[in-house]
Formats: sequence, C-alpha cells, structure tokens
Amino acid sequence: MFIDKARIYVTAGRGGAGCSSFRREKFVPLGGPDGGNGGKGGDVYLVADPHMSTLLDLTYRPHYRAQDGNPGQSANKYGRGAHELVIRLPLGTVVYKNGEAVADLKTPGEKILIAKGGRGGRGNAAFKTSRHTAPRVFEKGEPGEDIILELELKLIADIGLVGFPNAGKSTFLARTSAARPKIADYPFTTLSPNLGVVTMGEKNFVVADIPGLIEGAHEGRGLGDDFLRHIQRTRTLIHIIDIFGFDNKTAYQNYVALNKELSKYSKALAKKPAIIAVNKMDLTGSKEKLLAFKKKLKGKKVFAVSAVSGEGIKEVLIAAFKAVEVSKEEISVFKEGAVKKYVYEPEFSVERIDDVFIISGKKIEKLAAMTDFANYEALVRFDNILKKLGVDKILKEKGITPGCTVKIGEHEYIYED
Ligand SMILES: Nc1nc2c(ncn2[C@@H]2O[C@H](COP(=O)(O)OP(=O)(O)OP(=O)(O)O)[C@@H](O)[C@H]2O)c(=O)[nH]1
Ligand SMILES: [Mg+2]
Repeated sequence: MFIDKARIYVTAGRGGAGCSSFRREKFVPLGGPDGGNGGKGGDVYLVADPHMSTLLDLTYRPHYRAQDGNPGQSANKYGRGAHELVIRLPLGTVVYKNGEAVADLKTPGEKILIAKGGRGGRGNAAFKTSRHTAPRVFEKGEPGEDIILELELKLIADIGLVGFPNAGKSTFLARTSAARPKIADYPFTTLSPNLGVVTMGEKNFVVADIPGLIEGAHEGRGLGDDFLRHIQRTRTLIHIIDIFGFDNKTAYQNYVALNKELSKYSKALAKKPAIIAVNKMDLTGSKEKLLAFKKKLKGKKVFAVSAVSGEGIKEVLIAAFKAVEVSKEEISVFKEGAVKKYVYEPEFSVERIDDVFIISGKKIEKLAAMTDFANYEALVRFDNILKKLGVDKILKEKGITPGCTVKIGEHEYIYED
C-alpha cells in the first residue's frame, strides 16, 4: 500500500532527577552535600532513508518516545545520558509542526534534530553556597519536548510522466529504466507512483510515473488528484498522449483537457516545461492521426514515439534531460533565503477563571515540572523564583486571596500569603 500522509507523536526523553545526598564517612562528621546531577534525556532525530518508499510503517506505529536520562547518585556521580532515538522517513518527506513546514528531507542520510531531550536535574551538591552549606534541594529532570508532526511524502523526481489513463506511461518507464511497473490494457492500471532511474551517458535521472489523470482530477475525480502533488516536485514533465485518444475523445482533446487539469490544480505546475510525446506510433493508422494532431498544435514541438518498439524514445529523453539541466527551479518547500518567523513569547501569563489562577509560560512550567514539591527547600526556592519573575505581583493585581487555587502546568496548589 502506498501511504503518503501520516501523523506521528514524538516525545523526547526526560532528564534524570538530581540526587539529594550527604557524604557519610567514618570520622568525617560534616561530609557535605554530594548528590550528583541527572543525565540528559534522549533527543529525537529524523533521518531520510532512501530505501523507504511510503509512510505506511509510520501509520502502523505512530508513537515515538526516547528514553529518559538516568538519575544522579551520591558521591557526586552524574546520571548517564539516554541514547538518541532515530525515526527513519522516506526521502522527500516534508514535516509539518502546527501547520508550518519544519523539515524537508531531500538528501539521503540527512539527519535533523526534531525534539530535544530534557536536561538532567541538578543534585544537591550543585546548590551548595557559602551561606547554605547543607542544601537538601535538588531538581527533577526537565521534561523532553512533546510534539505532534504531520508528515507528507512528496516525491522528488527530475522528470514526471503525466497523461490520461492507458496512454503508455508505465510502458515508457519500463522501456527506459529498470523499474517494472504493472502494465495492462485497461485504464487505472497504475494505482500509486512508480520511480525509475534512467541513465544516459554518465548522468542519472529519476523519473516518476504517476497514475492516469482524467477530467475533474483536480476536484478528486479518478485517482490522479492525490498524486498531482507528487509531480509538483519534478523539474520537467513528459506529457504522454495516446495518438488514438482516450474516452471517445481525440488525442488533441485529451491534450487540452490535461493541461486544463494541471493549471486548475496549480499555476506553478502548468508553467513547468512539458515535452509532448505522442505514443503508440507503431500501430496502423497512427500516421494520419499524428498529422491531424500536429496541425492543431500549430508548430509546437511534438515527439512521435512507440514505447513498445522504442522508436523515438531516445530523442524524447535527450530533450527532457536538457530541460532538467537548465531548470534552476528550487524544488524544496523552503524557498532559498526564507526568513524564519520569530514569535515573541512573554515569560508568563496569568489567566483567572473564578478562583483559579492559571499561570502559563515555558520557563515557569519547566520550573514547576522540575521541582519536587514534597521537598521543603525546593518549595522555598520555587517561591523565590516566582517572586523574582514578578508572578506574585501579577497574582495580587488580579485580586488573588488566600485559599484560591494556583495552577502551573500539571501542578496546582492553594495560595497563601
Ligand atoms: N502498440 C502499442 N501499445 C502500447 C504502447 N505503449 C503502451 N501500450 C499498451 O497500452 C496499454 C496501456 O499501457 P500502460 O503503460 O499500462 O499505460 P499507462 O499510461 O501507464 O496507464 P495507467 O497506469 O492506467 O494510467 C498496455 O496494453 C500497453 O501494452 C505502444 O507504444 N504501442
Ligand atoms: Mg501505468
């Protein structure tokens, strides 16, 4: 099955907790704090794998979670960091986060960091100061990033074969490459795109054969519209036309209808250079039909081929390769020099719903997630940081009174003065 869209849930590892401990040794009465820091949580990477051809595996297995870091230990021992988690995706996968493209895997082996593991919490040894020599406070590990990714596979090919059903696109691909797509004498033989590598001299070109298009394809008729997006990322199109026409229409009528479908789907697609190849020229009666077709096209270059006998194929390939080489079109979803959007986020915000005050903000939620509220010293430290950030002031401005509930991330407590 060819699956070209998927949604996955990715969670990076949480950092290991810091340790709270004191050195205990015979004859050393005041050993001092020696709790080590926790290890870093596992990062999550995406890797472009040229051996994968669909997103099917990812729809079967949509949840990915990297390992957590190990906790710190006494005697100042650091916790071990967790291994990274690698998610393999087919070449040509575009990755979206909150509707915005964040990655476009175009080169084999390309590896990108998509979710960062949390930092390890500090152990109590890290909180020792000249004034406070025996702290019990330690941090819990920072939670790993938790994200939802939408994946879309957009094949990347140099040349796309387009045309009505049964025109001979798959036969053309089979004739010119080692690919062995299904070929048969009925429409809609090809159900999902096939890729093949066509070699000429020392150069290789990737050719994509997509399912036949019909009128109304851009609105979802037939199979084609799902696959139109795949030819968006080709540099050149070869339009394969059955010289005997399709669906009781002449070759010329099919040619006009196909161009209309392409431009209705996307203006950029309609502007792509297209080579016109009229197929099945080995059959009797084709010569007369070709004359009529050429007349209608008024001097446009038309290649007459037979995908079965091989006649005229080489000339088409030479023309297509030339068009690919001169095409400077950027086929990435990222335009060159695109500016990253900068979103300003205030440090925190406070929302009041009746007697509940909800504090949100990345920094503050992280702090809450890393605090062990059962530890009195940790609680005091948390309070002090809230004061420093000015949270207390805002709460008072919003009219908080003792007894109200304060919520930060998953943590909630009753406000006292
Ligand atoms: N005589 C002759 N028959 C051809 C030629 N090219 C293709 N055919 C035949 O036309 C039929 C359709 O060929 P396919 O290659 O499956 O056509 P397609 O465009 O891939 O069709 P869909 O996948 O259904 O869109 C098959 O029976 C082929 O053998 C040709 O040059 N000459
Ligand atoms: Mg086919």
